[in-house]
Amino acid sequence: MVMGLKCSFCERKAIINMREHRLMLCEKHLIDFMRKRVEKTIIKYKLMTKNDNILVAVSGGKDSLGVWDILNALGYHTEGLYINLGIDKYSRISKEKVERFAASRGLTVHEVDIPKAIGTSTPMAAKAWKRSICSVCGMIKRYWMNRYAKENGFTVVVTGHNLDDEIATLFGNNTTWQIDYLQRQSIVLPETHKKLVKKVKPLAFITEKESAAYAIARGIDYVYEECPYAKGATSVEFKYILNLLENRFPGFKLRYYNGFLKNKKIFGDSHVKLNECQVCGFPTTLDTCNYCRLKKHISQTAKSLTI
Ligand code: Q46
Ligand code: ZN
Ligand code: ZN
Repeated sequence: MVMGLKCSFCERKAIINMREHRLMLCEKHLIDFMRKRVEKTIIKYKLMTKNDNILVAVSGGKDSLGVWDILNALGYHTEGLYINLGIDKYSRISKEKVERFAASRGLTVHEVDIPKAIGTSTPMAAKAWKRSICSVCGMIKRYWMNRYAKENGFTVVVTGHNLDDEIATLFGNNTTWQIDYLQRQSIVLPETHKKLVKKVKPLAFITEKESAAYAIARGIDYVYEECPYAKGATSVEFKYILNLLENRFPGFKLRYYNGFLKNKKIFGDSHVKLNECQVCGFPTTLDTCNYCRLKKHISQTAKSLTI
C-alpha cells in the first residue's frame, strides 16, 4: 500500500504508485488498468482473437497465473499447460498452485511430466548432458509448449514474460550485439513452419511490480519462491541494473523497449532455415532436434550405468 495516498481516479487508498504513468491506483482501478493495457497490446500486435484456442504456459508464478486470469476475464478461450520439470520442492509447490488456481476458476490445466518424458529430472538431464541447467530447461519448455499446442489443436501459445523480462533479454542482446537474437526478439513469434504454433507475450508492457500488485489485488495464490536455479542468473543482475535506471529516470523501461520495437527493422529479418527433426518431426535447425538428442543421450547414459 502507498501510505496515505489516494487513487488518481477515486477516493480509495492507492496500492501502487506507477511513476512511469503518473498514476496512483487502488485495487479496482489497477485491475481495470491492467486488463485494458493487455487488451490494447493484443489488438495492436494482433496477438489473438476470440476464435483462437489459446494455451497459456503456466509455471505457478504471478505473471503466468496473472495473464491467464486477465485473458479469462477478457473472454478469451484459454486452457493451461503446466510443465513439470522435476525440480524437487519448487516443482511440487508450483504444481499445487497451478492446480488450485485452475480449479477455483473452473479452468482446464494440462500437464507434461518431464521426468516421465525423458527418464530423469531436468537438473539431472542437464548434468548428464554437461550443459547449464537453465539452457536445458529453456529448451525443454520451448519444445513442449509448441509440441503440446500443435498436437492438441491450440492455435496460440501465451507466455507470462513481462516488461522486466523483455528488457533484461534486450539488454543482454545489446551488450553482446547478438544480431540474430535481436532480429528474433518479439512480442509475437509467428508460425514460420507448419509445425510451429504462434507464441505471444501479452504482458510485454506490464512491469514486474504491476504484475505482482495485480496478482495480490486478484487474490491469486502464486509461488513466491524463485526456482533454486534462478540465483546468480545474469538476467537477475540485469534486472537489478535496469531497476536502478528506472528509479533514476521514471519511464526508462518503457522508453527502452518501445525504442527497440520502433527501430527493430535496422537489425534486418531473421532467416533461420527450419527442418523437421528426423526423430520427432518437430522444427529444428539441425537434423535431429536438441530435445531428441538430449533424450538419446540420457537413455545411453542410463544403459551404460546399468551395465
Ligand atoms: S530456466 Fe532456470 Fe528458470 Fe528452468 S531451471 Fe529454474 S531458473 S525454471 S525461468
Ligand atoms: Zn480507484
Ligand atoms: Zn526431435
